Amino acid sequence: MKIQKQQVLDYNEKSLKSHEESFDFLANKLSKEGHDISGIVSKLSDFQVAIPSWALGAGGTRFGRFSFYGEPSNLEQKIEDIGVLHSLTQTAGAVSLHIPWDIPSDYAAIKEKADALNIKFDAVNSNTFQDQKDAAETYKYGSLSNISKAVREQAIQHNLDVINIGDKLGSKALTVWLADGSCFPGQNNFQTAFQNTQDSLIDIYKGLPDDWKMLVEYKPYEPNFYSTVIQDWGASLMLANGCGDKAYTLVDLGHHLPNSNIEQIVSILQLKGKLGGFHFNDSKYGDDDLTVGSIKPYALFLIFNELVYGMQNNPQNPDLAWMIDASHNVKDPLEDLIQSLEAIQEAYAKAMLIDQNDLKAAQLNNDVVRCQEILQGAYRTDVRPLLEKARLSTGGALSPINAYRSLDIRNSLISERGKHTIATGL
Ligand code: LRH
Ligand code: MN
Ligand code: MN
Repeated sequence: MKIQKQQVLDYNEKSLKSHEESFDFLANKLSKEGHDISGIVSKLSDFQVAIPSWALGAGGTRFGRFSFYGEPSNLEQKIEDIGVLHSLTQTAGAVSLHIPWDIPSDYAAIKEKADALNIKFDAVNSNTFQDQKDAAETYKYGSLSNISKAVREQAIQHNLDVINIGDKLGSKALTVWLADGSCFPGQNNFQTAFQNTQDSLIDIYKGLPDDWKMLVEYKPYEPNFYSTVIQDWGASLMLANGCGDKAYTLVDLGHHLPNSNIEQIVSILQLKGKLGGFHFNDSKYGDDDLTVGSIKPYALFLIFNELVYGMQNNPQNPDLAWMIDASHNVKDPLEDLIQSLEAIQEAYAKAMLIDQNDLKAAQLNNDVVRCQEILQGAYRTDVRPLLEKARLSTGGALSPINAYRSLDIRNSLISERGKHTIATGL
């Protein structure tokens, strides 16, 4: 399955005029207010978000999994699906592999396929939260934190193997997310578990190539429900600092207790030059992994405000590894990812409309009302014509979701792959 450029051009044709009208109207208005429209549009075009290899099948909860049919059943097909997303959105130019769910069988062939679709290999994710077939040790009571040295060594070796796999594909980062923790008080010694994790991460860090990053993800609960070893950004930052300059904290939007001020976390990590990666999703209750922007779009915008500020003012912080980390049961996964990509671009565009000089002046005057007006003025702007322009200028679809439907992609996938296919992953 590959979308041809001409198909997208033909699809765009009928909406071109109405796009131009709305773009000109908005661009005129915003230019008069002093915004650099072509600068914003080119930043939108440059912004690329990795698609995780496990998000392309119909996701599930632990209670069930309902196929959307025509799902990719191997890594090649997953890359093809990302190619579809990228052709339409021009925002999905990277894949983030989960090992061992998606170990390439033929590296050269996978790389060639990804290159042809303009897709890069972003951070590789290790998996020490599930036991693997034929593994000598079990992760039932933890991996990098385990009280058993043999288990820790197996988990360290797995991470080193993942680095090796990523290296062959051109990845430059390893993401470590641990399920380690405890379900009941007294089950674990917190200090021993933390120290074991630090020591294990240092061993992995020693095997990290010079131009790689290690991204340490945190999560307050689930699957362990009393404690997790890397419970929050503070724990992650301590561990990253304990490893060295190439280790960073990774923020996943769903990995916070309700009402956490994520924008503040993001801001301070950038100040310290320690925000390395970011997982997008949305949630109402916990780590719901819902479509980005579907529940709390204003919170997403406030987070983007801090990210944009950091990108502009914190050269000490590296470029971030962006990834969508969402999957669930009820939507076509490709449509869902298109909606997430659109929500990310929308929040990014709105955040770029915040006049930082105005905001600073209002802050210096303690003009709280004006501060709010500035933020909400940007948030209320319908920026979709800017997104359309960014896509148009790089060969994408004016409306990716409508294009996906009008090109009848899901049915083409079903006729190509068959109906009852199963994707590897969660
Ligand atoms: C943990 C998590 C992590 C990934 C994925 C499979 O909840 O979000 O980022 O490894 O699940
Ligand atoms: Mn995540
Ligand atoms: Mn998660």
